[in-house]
Amino acid sequence: MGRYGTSVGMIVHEEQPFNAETGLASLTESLTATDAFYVRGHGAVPEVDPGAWRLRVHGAVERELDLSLATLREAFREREEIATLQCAGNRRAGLIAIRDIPGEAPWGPGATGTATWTGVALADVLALAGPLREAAHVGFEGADVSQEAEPAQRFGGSIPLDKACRHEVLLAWAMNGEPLQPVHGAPLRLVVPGYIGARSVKWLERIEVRSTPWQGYFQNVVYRLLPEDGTPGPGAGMPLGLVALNSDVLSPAEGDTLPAGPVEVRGYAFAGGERYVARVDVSIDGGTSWSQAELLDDLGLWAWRHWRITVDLAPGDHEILVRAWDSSAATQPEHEAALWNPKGYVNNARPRVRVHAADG
Ligand SMILES: Nc1nc2c(c(=O)[nH]1)N[C@H]1C(S)=C(S)[C@@H](COP(=O)(O)O)O[C@H]1N2
Ligand SMILES: [Mo]
Repeated sequence: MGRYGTSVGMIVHEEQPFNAETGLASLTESLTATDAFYVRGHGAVPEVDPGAWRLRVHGAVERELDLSLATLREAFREREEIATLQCAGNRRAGLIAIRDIPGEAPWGPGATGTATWTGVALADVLALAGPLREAAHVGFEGADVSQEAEPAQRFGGSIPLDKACRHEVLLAWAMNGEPLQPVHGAPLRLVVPGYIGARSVKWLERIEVRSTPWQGYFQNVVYRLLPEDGTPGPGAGMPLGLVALNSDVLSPAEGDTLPAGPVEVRGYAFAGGERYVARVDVSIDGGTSWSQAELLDDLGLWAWRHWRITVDLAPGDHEILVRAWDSSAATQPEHEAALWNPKGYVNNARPRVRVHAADG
């Protein structure tokens, strides 16, 4: 077993704080096993005593709340959602290949995963607190203190009140039917389907209903999309929120040698926001012609969609190229070069995998 109960198949980017991505083999499962699910943390995993733990709800509300886990579980209706989490830094390695991004981990395709989450709707808790007229955003703060932040501070972020009032946004205590693991935010985490992973605050302790977005480091400086020549700083660039349409090839792997003839290509696509994956196309001739892949298990609006297709490869070198389409008719940008940004976020360029087909 790896650290924090994670499986040994994970690709560890950093030991302290622990950061690791899911290996390709585990990404092919429609639900990601908990022990293989990627871990992204900006500070050490905090030790939280679930018995003493309280969730404070305050700010622009009629009634402040101070809830124990037992109260949360008894007073509100339990809900379950299948949702994909995806870090904004997923596939950063492809941007680093264009130009280096010092100080940021070279995440491959595995800074994403899909799980069943169980808890209560944030909306139900907010309804009890009663947002005031000026309420427009809901902020969240975890128990972990990040030394990466300037100044060092707890991890936090906010989402618009409209989204916070949607039934799919959960305060979750279970993942894949098991109590939440400490590394994934126990005793309670937020899960914001359709939004970048950074908004799904782990080790949640405080909810602040606000008139303005969160001003903390992880929303005001980090997780922002800067222009190519931009300099990270407070308020620079645009805050990331909704996940952009993305996909990746899971098999074959880059550099594989395969027997020539029919080859099965598999991957995932995730639309983000409230969009769904409408179509996935695959090309083996550099994008001149495309064939439609078969979309596999439909796990609902908040989850990725796996796909497969069989292509016929003649002996020689090939590049397999993929483009997903979402329900807003958007497709993926052609190349990483046009997407490079100083923090290395939102690489959603069409994935390419080079393989060699050997004459059998
Ligand atoms: N408290 C806290 N919550 C957090 C983070 C963190 O560092 N601290 N990282 C965020 C980021 S950037 C991502 S992508 C997801 C990752 O969730 P996971 O580690 O359970 O996969 O958690 C988010 N929630
Ligand atoms: Mo993230």
